[in-house]
Amino acid sequence: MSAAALVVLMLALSGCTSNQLTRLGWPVPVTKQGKVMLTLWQGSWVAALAVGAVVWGLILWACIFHRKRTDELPPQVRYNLPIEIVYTVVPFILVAVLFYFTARDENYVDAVSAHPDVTVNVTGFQWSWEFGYPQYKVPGSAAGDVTLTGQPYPGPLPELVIPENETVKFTLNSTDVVHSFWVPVFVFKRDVIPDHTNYFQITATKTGTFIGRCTELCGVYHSLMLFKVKIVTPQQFHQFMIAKQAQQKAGGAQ
Ligand SMILES: [Cu+2]
Repeated sequence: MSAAALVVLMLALSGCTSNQLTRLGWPVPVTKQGKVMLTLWQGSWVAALAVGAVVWGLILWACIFHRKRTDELPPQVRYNLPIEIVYTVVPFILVAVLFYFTARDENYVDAVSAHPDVTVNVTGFQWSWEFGYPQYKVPGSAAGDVTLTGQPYPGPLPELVIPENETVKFTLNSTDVVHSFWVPVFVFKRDVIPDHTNYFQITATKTGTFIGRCTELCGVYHSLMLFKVKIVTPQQFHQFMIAKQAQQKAGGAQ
């Protein structure tokens, strides 16, 4: 079987569409930050494949043009200074370029605005999540913020509701052990640690309902520590918050 046929067969068996293939296994990102990371991921693969093609080419060339023809030893040489300089300098440039783009994109993804449009206080606990909205107070309530709280398994999954096209800052805290906040379509995860607040920020670019997970083994029901992420329009978000304010003021169920 030719190599080309083998590649086609491998792709068919893997169940990848060409669209998935261009993302090299990643989900379609739904945040500005996720898109930047996807581009970095793809660029790193292009660089790696280009280096791979050169290396494979050199290996093949050496195998074919320097194969054994007689029992005589080939001329023994050493210290080719130009070649040694090239294979020291070229990898250094490759690493420097990869480092530059990685550091640039990491700084962008890690950036947190002093004045985000929406702040969400995420609390992880064994084994569910609570999402508080400090900008939306419940009138006359000692409890304070509008809060969406999940029930541990087998309760209903908690819902994290956020608006599209607005900066959303998450503050992450845990009441017990280390959890980790992961939304695959954000292409992002960050640890949720007791007595230590973590932050990150996203801007969602697409409405829809997605799944979020805990991605730090945190106990018996770790695998069931799921939540829904609902990205809605800013108008829908505002209406939802007003409805929750009224509902939680009345002491209704969340
Ligand atoms: Cu957990």
